Amino acid sequence: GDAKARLGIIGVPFSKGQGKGGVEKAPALLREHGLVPLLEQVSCGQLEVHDYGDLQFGVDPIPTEAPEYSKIKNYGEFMGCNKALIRKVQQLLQENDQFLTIGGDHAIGFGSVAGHLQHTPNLSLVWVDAHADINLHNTSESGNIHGMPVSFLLKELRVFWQHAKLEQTAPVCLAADQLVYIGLRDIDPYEAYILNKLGIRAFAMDSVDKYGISKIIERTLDSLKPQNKIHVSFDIDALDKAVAPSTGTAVCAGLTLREGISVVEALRDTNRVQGIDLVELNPSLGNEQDVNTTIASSLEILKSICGYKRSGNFANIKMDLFET
Ligand code: NNH
Ligand code: MN
Ligand code: MN
Ligand code: MN
Repeated sequence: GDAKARLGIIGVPFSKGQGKGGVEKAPALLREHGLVPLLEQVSCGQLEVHDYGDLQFGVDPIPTEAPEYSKIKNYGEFMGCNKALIRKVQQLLQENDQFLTIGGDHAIGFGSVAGHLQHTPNLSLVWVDAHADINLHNTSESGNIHGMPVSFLLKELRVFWQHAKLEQTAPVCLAADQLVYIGLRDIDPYEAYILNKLGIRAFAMDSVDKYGISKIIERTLDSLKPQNKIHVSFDIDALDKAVAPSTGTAVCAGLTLREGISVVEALRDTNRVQGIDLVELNPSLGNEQDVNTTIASSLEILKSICGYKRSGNFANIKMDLFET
């Protein structure tokens, strides 16, 4: 059969992108729940999983020429972690065919996608989330940097982050026409303005309701350059509160687990998914059942993205039952 594909996993126990502790425990918890053997199992031996453990990271200084960045909570922690992640993702892609980043909060979406872009400039990004995470330092109402990572990635918004010196840390950026959102339902006014101004494809929950998830998936795939690799950044709060209660900013009326699975299955079936993030699972929130439900949903999403087929898979069976 085909050579096995290699998947590198990096845990990023970062929680400073928002105010709630506990989200840093998710990588260890998912490993405890058998993430690595599960992903090898569901892919029927097609996937060789390499766990690189947790990222080591430090704190960068706030640029002195940008006193306005001090309005952002934990900018230095954010940049320190993401610089380390940008380097680590490039290593993972040298040594593997695909990588999975496990958060932590969504602030690490910057380093994960930026690292991916430095290795593979022809990249499309699918951001599955209740939130757009595209705030600037001067538009954020919360000051939480997990609400800003997308703005650090886009070519069209680099002008607003001059003092972050992104041309040094992440010179390759993403064009707005290669970003698609799915699952939005809690967008800040300035975020809506930016999405509109840049003409970003954003399938909010009203579109999912109006057209159905299969149409949304079709339109998503149509809008991505067919030669591009794909990065899927999955914020677990994209899913409905009923199936993902243990997350920092749960929002009602989200994607069902089936809709979430449909999205990642379709992306997976393009064979172009090269980078994956799973973020914002916070085991310190909710009761034991909430936590177990959210872990189970996270694992279902990851299973599907890594090759689990609801329709069955006989790619790697050993016996030819109908021979002779
Ligand atoms: N838009 C809000 C902010 O910038 C909320 C962001 N919260 C998230 N994003 N969970 O995925 O603070
Ligand atoms: Mn490579
Ligand atoms: Mn997010
Ligand atoms: Mn979110």
